[in-house]
Amino acid sequence: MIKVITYGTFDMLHYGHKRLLERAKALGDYLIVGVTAEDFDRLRGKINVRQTLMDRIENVRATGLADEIIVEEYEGQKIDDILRYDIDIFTVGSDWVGKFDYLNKYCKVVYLERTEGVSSTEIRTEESLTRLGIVGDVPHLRKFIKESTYVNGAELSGACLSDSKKNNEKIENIELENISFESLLERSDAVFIASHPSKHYEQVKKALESGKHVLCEAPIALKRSECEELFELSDKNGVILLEGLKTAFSTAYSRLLLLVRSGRIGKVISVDATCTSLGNYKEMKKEQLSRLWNTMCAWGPTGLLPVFQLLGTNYTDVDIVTKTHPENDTFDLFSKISITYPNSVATVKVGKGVKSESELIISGTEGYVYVPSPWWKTDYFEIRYENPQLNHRYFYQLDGEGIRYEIAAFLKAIRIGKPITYISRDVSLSIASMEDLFYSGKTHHLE
Ligand code: C2G
Repeated sequence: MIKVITYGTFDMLHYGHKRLLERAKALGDYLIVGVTAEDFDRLRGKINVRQTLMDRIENVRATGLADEIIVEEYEGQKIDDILRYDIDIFTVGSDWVGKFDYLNKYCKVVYLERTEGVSSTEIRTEESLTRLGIVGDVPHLRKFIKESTYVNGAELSGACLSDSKKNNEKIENIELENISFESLLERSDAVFIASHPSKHYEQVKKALESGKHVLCEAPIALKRSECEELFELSDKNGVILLEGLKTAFSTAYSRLLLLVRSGRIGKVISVDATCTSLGNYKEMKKEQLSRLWNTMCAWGPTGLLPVFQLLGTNYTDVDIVTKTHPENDTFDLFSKISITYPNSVATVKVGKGVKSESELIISGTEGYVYVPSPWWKTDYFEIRYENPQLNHRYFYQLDGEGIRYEIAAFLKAIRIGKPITYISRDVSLSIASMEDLFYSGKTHHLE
């Protein structure tokens, strides 16, 4: 009996896939199809896959061509499978010519002619592109624009740049027409807002009122009541409002939350997060500083994210201590936020004018999580116990600091018409509450 194996994602299974499976089957007597797991696809840069693993397996099964279906979960698995299943022929489409020659050591390798004119990517993009407008200051937009090129399903419709007077601006090699906010809304289905936080509320409101979906760089608003109003407005108009906090979308961070929530360190007693990035603001005057993001806006939301996501938002007490710039009392160089819950505590230390070790530590009754600096864009963390032999290290590939997953999640929310769960509303509202408290002046000041 000749055993054949082939692999693929088989997203939105089409004629090209079917023809490949038919010819693969015809190469022998028994066909095994390896369908890629979601994590494996992410790892190899395929972030636009639409269907779940189970749906993709079901579609392969429905062709009636596979005698056996397996899941491809890790790099190098093909060698394992060929030996384990005693495979005679490995086959794959001609888009992979040469790439799998190393398997010749284990079995015969056959590249089958790829079917022209059909692909999952084309099917996905035909569905209708989301026209995405970009709003804000160029330095804040660079990474977002670059990362948007990795995500299918959106086309940039233009920009409204607060720091440029030019009609056209080339950012990250992408030419964008720089137009007014109103014109941009007219030609977009959705907008990404990364303007100065003092403008967020007005701009988000305008966009939602025009029936546009919004991804807004955190914080969404500087007052809790404003943030509440914006979410209500998004519900009323049936559009998505999502807080842009890249960390929430990164794989390592989201897996860390799952591990902690499933009790791996016992009960969580303390969350301590530090985020700093030292800049030179010494010579700056009040006016200049008011155009920059202060520490509480630039870092506050990121530092608060794991606190609210792990300990919840029913805190009993908050205290903020800040060190402000001598020229501008709303530009904090450093802030320390202490939050008390009935059964736990948290501290968030953030600074643009103070440097510290930017780590995240989650302390539990049985162990703790240690995420090294800079924890908000980590691909690595450890779970540590009293007995170091039980310690565990975790690695997850991080592409584009999480921004590309954030964009993919935003587009998915638009497509399915439902907010997604990465950052829940109560977390966004509580972040706004902290900004509210900071700006209310009810904080302690260091001299
Ligand atoms: N294919 C084809 N014609 C098309 C599209 C795809 O013959 N028009 C083939 C591919 O060459 C591949 C199979 O169908 O052999 C599955 O394609 P994908 O789902 O795109 O999977 P791919 O990323 O090619 O995965 O480990 C994964 C495998 O190496 C291949």
